[in-house]
Amino acid sequence: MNNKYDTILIATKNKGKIKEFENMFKSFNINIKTLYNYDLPEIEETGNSFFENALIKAKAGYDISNLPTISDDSGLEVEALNWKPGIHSARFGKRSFNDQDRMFYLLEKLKGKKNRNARFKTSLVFYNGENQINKFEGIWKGIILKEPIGNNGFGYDPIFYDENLKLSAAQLSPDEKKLVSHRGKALKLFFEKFKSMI
Ligand code: ITT
Repeated sequence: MNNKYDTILIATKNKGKIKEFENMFKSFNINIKTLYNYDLPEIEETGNSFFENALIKAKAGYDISNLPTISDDSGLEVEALNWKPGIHSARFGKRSFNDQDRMFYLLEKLKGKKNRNARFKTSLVFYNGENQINKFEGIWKGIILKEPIGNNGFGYDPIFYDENLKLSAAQLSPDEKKLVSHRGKALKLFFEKFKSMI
């Protein structure tokens, strides 16, 4: 496919997200760069919403690369925790925590709670300079399991259960996850728009 976007920056350092983006872009003839290609200090996510943080990351990525940039700010909202951790999902608990520690910290917080309702949310921003900001959003509803199941995906996937599929997010293949996930839905909307731009 000939198009004017031969290279796009995905403004992230999250390896789980990068895999999902690469999977979505594989049928397009577009080179993908990530923040691993640039020497950029950690971007401070000072926004009050997924969209604000996504825009901060997209602008920072565009400024350093001068490339059309996609960013994703996402997180898990849990009803019994007043819909937290939300925009703080990547920093839930202690700063030293890894993905697995955060998952067990969340399970600990939900111990004994009957209401396990949760949802993943993504705000995806495509930024190509001041006057070109496009926003795409996705939600994935599910419940939080009592213990992790499955080895795929990243982050909170092993404890997030899709009641329709009767599987945890970590039991889904990348192709299955993209059909139902918050990021998959936002990316589908992005590609619908993108096809008309290339
Ligand atoms: P970047 O800012 O570099 O993109 P990050 O991990 O800090 O990476 P976010 O600020 O958007 O990204 O935080 C999202 C967190 O929400 C992520 O670290 C996971 O813990 C969780 N999360 C988001 N999408 C997820 C998914 O599809 N599966 C499991 N956990 C997810």
